[in-house]
Amino acid sequence: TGTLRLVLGDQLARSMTSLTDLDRERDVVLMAEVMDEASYVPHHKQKIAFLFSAMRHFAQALEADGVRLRYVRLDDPANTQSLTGEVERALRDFGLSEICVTEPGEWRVREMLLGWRERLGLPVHVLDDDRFFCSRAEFAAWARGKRQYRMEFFYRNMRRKTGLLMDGTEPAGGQWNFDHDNRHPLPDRMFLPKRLRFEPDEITRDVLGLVRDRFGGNFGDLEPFGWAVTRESALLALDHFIDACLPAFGTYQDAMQTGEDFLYHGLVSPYLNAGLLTAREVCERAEEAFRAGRAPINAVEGFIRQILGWREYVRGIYWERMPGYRETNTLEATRPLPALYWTGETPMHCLSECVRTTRQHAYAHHIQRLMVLGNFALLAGLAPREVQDWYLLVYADAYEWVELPNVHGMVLHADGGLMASKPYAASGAYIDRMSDYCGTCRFSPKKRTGKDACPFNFLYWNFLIEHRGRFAGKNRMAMMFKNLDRLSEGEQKAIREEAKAFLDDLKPYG
Ligand code: FAD
Ligand code: DLZ
Ligand code: SF4
Repeated sequence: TGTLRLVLGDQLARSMTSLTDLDRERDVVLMAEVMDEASYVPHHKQKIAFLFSAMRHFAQALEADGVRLRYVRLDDPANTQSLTGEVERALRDFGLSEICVTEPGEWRVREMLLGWRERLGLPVHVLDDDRFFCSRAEFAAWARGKRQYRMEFFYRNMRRKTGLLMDGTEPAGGQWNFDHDNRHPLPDRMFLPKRLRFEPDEITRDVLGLVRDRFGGNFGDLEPFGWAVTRESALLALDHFIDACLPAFGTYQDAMQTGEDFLYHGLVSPYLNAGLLTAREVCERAEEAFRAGRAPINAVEGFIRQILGWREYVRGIYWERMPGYRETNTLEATRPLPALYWTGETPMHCLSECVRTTRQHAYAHHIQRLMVLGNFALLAGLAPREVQDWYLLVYADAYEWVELPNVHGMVLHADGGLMASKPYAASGAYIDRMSDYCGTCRFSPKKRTGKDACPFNFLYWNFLIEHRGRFAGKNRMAMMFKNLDRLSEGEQKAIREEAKAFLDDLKPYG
């Protein structure tokens, strides 16, 4: 008897710990497309298509390599449509006596796997996921005794530990952080590289048909579909990013531009999260470009910080704080998600643009997610659960381990400041500075009240008035409250009234 080796949809790497000591004679690898996973939230059509196609391509490569494999398609009549059901069926059909799986990225799935020990009465080996630089145990040791976490300190430890961008014990370029060189808006007539897209092959075309039939009512455009679905294509996309985009990545990292959905961003998160690329190789490629003089330090440090810093940090927080993490609601936000998050129909040009790119590509870049869609959710007091579900389903890169801390902690401040010391609340002036959105909007980012006032303005001041008690004592927010105090009582009253009227008018979908 052998081992059943389960490979989940976001574990598509030959080097997964679940596959390292595979016995080709005795073991069977199981991969399954199941309705339970494809519908626990109604994922964007491209997210499902990307994952199913990447799963099928990975399975094909395993088979070509002589691995015994059971691949269950969604429309297989024998499919029980749950991972538990498919594991039970495979154990029975192949007469296997134990299960081996790499730890999943979601609490929900981990609970399910751990339940199999009792349910099936056989050993279930759950192995560490070594695709991350920082193991869960290591993060727990770092977090122990801390009431608040700060990314910057975590990140410096990670730089020292990995040696990435280090000259001996010193950070390359003499500083840990080059943010003062970054964060510029895009100048007029900048050259923007055309991004690689990958024509669907026969496997992807089959999957697109399946998604059209079975998930046609889900959010988002299915086509044109241009994501890479194999490791080979993902590596081409990475090369193209490093050569054509990385040099300008830092400078324009926070810029936004109408109709330009990718700018100089990596477009690598779906590949990293599903296993097609490793975090280490992506960081190493970026560092090589710096060492060879092909990309400046502000760009390379800024990029590596996102992966070695933020990505590892949010994963650490997720596992440290689950299952209670998603239950808190510090700012007591309860408003239902308004329809505009689905339809994009709103006269607020910035929001409609960010929803458009989300619908069109299952992608929006970081500042759109944080400072437009997220900022609005924070200022409008949207209920954390509804905002979380939205983010978890609309992006091709979304898995709870990375989505939840970003939404719950960074955007909504619903964790009471555990993850970020102050909420990322901003008025229309920020969006105006970093984008060209306001130029074609019917509102004015310069007006605080009145019928042309940018809603981000009165919502921002209203947010400060409403949460004054909680935030006024924070050093990092002192300036914001000083500015609030400059507004007359009459103006503050008008802000309150206009915000209330605006918010009362927001209608949920359907
Ligand atoms: P780049 O801008 O090129 O950055 C490079 C890489 O750094 C990304 O691919 C990603 O792996 C990593 N990274 C950057 N910022 C973060 C971050 N804050 N947390 C974790 N990793 C980061 N990222 C996801 O992978 N899945 C999600 O579900 C997700 N949800 C988010 C929700 C909100 C509200 C916010 C503010 C951010 C979210 N992010 C998420 C982080 C980030 O926005 C995306 O990783 C990024 O936009 C992906 O595009 P890119 O590959 O072009 O990124
Ligand atoms: C997101 C997703 C989808 C859409 N479908 C599947 C699937 O059919 N089979 C599978 O094994 N995994 C799928 N996934 C990923 C899982 O839901 C889950 O998010 C991760 O495995 C947890 O890390
Ligand atoms: Fe967005 Fe306000 Fe600018 Fe309009 S004016 S694009 S609503 S920030």
